[in-house]
Amino acid sequence: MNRKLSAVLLSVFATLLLLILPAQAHEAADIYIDGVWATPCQETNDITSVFMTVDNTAVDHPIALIGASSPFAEHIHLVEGDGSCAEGITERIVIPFGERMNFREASYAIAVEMNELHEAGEPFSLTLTFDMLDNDLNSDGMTVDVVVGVPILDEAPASSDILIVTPWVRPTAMADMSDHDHGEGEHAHDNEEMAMGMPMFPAAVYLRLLNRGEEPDRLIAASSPVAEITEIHQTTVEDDVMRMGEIEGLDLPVDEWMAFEPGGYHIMLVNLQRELFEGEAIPLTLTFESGTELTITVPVYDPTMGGMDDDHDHDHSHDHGG
Ligand SMILES: [Cu+2]
Repeated sequence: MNRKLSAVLLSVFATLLLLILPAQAHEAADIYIDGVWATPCQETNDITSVFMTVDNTAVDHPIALIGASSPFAEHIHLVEGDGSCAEGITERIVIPFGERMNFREASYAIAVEMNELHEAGEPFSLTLTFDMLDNDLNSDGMTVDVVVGVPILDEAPASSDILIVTPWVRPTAMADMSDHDHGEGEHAHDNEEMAMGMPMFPAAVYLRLLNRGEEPDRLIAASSPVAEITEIHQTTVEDDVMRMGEIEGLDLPVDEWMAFEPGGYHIMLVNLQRELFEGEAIPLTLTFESGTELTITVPVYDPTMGGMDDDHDHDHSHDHGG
């Protein structure tokens, strides 16, 4: 009797799981993008080529990059071939299941024509739209957006054993993108609000982190030019009261995802030096016990608001030795 009941329950559970699973298969967090950077083209300063590595080993089907957008971009094209900005425009770039595709010069790039709101050399955020494909490379009608921060660099960033994906930080102020009358360069550096005595709240950076190396490592410090002090924090609930406090570091076991997310670990930007506006991106340097120093570019946006794809996947291990 009990056995029969549990068998029924099990099949109900399995059916529910099947209903839930397709949604989980389309998580933004399952498309691993790292090594993002951009360099201005030789011909014009307005067009920059964005390069990166897209890892499609966690999604169980092919995907295709079909577009990109940024509040600081006028036109964006996917480019295939010799790497020059205006040539080889393509509709989509297919990334087969199980592959890591390197967008680099003479292979693939995203050509971004910046608008007048963007100051040359400033990092910006880019929303990449991926189409989910079946095995015949036909669209299944689902798309997933992944937001990345794009630094302007002279050369590709060095690859690292530590993979960091889906970093984000909430904007601290609203930017009026429709208002072009501000004049150039004021979008991210307008200190009016600060001058008016508005308090600057600390901001929290969230991200996911995987130690792909051979040895365990430990995150021991973080820093950013936008904050006077940067601390590694943990939020805990004690007697129904939520507290957060600084922790000395976070162990990174080999091959284990660590999640910095609301309600848990976060990197606290204390005493912000300026407001953070949606669409821009900020540098964040992470220091590890192994001596590795990694500077990532964190897009400023709020995935918990609006149409952005939120990361509901809380299946990753939070285990850490004290
Ligand atoms: Cu905190």
